[in-house]
Amino acid sequence: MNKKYRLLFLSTPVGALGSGIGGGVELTLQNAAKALMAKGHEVEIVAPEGSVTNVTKLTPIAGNSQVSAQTQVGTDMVVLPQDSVLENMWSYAREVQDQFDLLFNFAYDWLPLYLTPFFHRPIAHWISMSSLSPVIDAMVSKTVKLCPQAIAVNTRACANTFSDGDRLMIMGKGIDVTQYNFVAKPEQPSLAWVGRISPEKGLEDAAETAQATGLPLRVFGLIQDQAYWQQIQTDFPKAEIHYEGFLSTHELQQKLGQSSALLMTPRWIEAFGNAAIEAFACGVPVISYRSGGLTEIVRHGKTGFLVDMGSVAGLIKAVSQLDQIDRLVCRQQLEAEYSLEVWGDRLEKWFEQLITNYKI
Ligand code: HBI
Repeated sequence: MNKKYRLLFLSTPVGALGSGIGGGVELTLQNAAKALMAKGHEVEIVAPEGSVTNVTKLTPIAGNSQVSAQTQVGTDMVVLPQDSVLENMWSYAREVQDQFDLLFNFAYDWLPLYLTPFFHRPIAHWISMSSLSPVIDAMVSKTVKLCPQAIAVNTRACANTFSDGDRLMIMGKGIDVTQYNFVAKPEQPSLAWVGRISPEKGLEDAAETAQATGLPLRVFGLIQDQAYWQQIQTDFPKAEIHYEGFLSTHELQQKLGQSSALLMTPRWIEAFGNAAIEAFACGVPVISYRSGGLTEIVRHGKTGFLVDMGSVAGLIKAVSQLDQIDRLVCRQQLEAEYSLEVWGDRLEKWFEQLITNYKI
């Protein structure tokens, strides 16, 4: 019987957990908590005030939201607002750290990385995006040299964007399969797109594909950039686009399952693509640019298609080949590789290493 750990999870400081501002990392955090609690470990969450979760106890922290890392691409400066929620979350963590065996950080930020050697409890870091700025990359390198094995990413592709990528733990990801219903055959042909509606996610290419194929496109996710969203409607007037909103997992999977395919059109090196495994769970094939973590998730010709980065023609061609895909295979790959149990085992082994190797 493995030792049961007391774990403190610290959420992203860019917005309240449950608001959608934190994008995929909100789902990642809550699934990690579910996976580890299912194995008997205790988990508490620290997150900005206004956060909501039904997974476990959450301590809300006041303070000003952190500037999103996507707006800091290429910078060599760290920006921290006055009365920063990130600073306040880590002051709280310092006060309560002795009540826990390990702290698990989900912020893609300089401060928690820098603080790692100052704490007298091990801190595990989940780096949820590819390399964006030299200042974070440098701190990732320093931290992983000081505290080996302390930093994890989703995929090898994501790790390779960091200069010390070979020192990062490749953890994959998991979702609660029981929350997703398999749909063998959708009632109508349609396409889906899931994600924060922001330029780095390339929604315009999905709109162009919808316009060219004449299939309706259902868009799910937070409109993070209103002007970008409006521009897409203007640029593709003949595309039949239905904005479905930022939905709960239950509502999302109900609608996503009715899609013929999920289009993933990242303009950046996608760290993982939660939406891809959620689509597979519903039996929905994924048509994606050959980018980042998606190249390790989508099996070309089996569970979807990988097309050249930025090739809308490739997306359109793949849509015409969807009858080659067996939707049950998409669900089976998900269950074999991305269940909470499989992921929970990996996370538990990682934490055991960090806790037993930890020297105060
Ligand atoms: N930016 N500064 C900062 N910190 C985060 O934790 C963060 C972010 N931008 C986006 C983001 N997190 C999440 O949407 C991704 O990690 C998924």
